Amino acid sequence: MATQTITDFAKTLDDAAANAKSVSQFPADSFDVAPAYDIQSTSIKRRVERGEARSGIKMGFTSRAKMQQMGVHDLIWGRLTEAMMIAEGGEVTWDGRFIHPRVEPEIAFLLGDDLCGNVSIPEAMASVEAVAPALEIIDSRYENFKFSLADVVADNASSNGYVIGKWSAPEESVENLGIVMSINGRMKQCGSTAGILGSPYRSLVHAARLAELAGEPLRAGWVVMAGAATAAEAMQRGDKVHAEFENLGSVSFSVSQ
Ligand code: OOG
Ligand code: MG
Repeated sequence: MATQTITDFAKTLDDAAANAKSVSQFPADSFDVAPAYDIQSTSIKRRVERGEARSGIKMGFTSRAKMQQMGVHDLIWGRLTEAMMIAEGGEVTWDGRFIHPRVEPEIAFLLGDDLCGNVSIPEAMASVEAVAPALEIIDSRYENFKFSLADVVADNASSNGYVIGKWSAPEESVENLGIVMSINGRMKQCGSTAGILGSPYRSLVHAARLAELAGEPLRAGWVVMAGAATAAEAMQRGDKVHAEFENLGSVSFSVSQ
């Protein structure tokens, strides 16, 4: 059998995402983490060619809760497009979009300035135009949500969608805020934004460094999702998801039957 190339893996994962159909995990030695980022980048290029515009990046495994849940212990990142954005309070259609979606509470940053390379926390803070409570929907393209570090990187860090609540001025602290995430009125996860690397701003510092290394530095107007503060929760058809963030307000959406 001919060896699969970066383009082949990217096509497999992009098709799986576009058709909401899972694929088997690739054989263990298929590719390492560096080529996995090339696969990710190639698969996102396919989305951009279909007309999706880049809107930012997402960080992954920035909390112990997530690392423990998924058995992966390295920080990862993925690329966001505008098509992944779900309106606050809106309803998402299940069919054609989801395989086995999960939802997790995050902090979102809106950048007012470009942010490139090795920056300090104060520099990262100064680039932020607004902060918001957010939810991320992840939906691994791999069967049973099982993957290695390289697999999940190639699969754009499992990203499917993101919902952003009301933006607040960056003076509003995001450093140690309580979070309660409920589904259909039942509390499912609670935690603190401090669970995100001690401060979500640390996640932004990593985002600036990693995006620059990839040759796609963070741009003014982009959103950076800092990574989940708690474990992710599986969603079912018809679910209503709501997360309450101390001081920042709430964010919610629902899923069709
Ligand atoms: C990978 C994505 C991780 C986060 O916030 O930690 C992530 C996964 O859990 O499938 O988005
Ligand atoms: Mg996430």
